[in-house]
Amino acid sequence: MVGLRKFFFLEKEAKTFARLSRTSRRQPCKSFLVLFLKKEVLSVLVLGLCLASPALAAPVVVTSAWARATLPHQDEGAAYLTLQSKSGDTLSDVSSPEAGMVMLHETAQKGGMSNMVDVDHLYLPAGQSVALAPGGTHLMLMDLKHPLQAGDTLHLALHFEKAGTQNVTVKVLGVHATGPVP
Ligand SMILES: [Cu+2]
Repeated sequence: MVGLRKFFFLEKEAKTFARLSRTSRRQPCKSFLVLFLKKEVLSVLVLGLCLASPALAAPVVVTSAWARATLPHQDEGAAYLTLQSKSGDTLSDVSSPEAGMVMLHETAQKGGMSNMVDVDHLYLPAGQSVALAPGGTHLMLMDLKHPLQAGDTLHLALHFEKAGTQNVTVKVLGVHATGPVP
């Protein structure tokens, strides 16, 4: 009788052991599945972020970039360029290693006088060329580190809301230049 009870006990113990080992075997699979799903979710998130990233937006096409040479001791200058964005963008900021600050200005006529007005940002409608030119919208170079001489190059970093930062090399033309010769 004792022997039979011992047998049943052993059988019960064996079943518990088998159940336990089944659960512990299943556990890593479950963890792997969770890890796999997490990876999938992560990949989707990363892909989403990449698609939303400004670096993937169409670059803005910059043409006819030039700056006017400055007179000795003149620490302000002007640069002009033409911008075109295929999908539409906004020029929100400009900087240059050659200038303390670059501002976006618009020339406005008031009472027969020509005035310069600060512009916060420049909207570029999709597919349309926006030209910055003398007498209109221009990039005002403030606190120039040295006078600009014809033949020099000026470096501009254009910050667009969608396309991100684009570096442009601008040719310095003569003091009386009105634009690059096509
Ligand atoms: Cu100005």
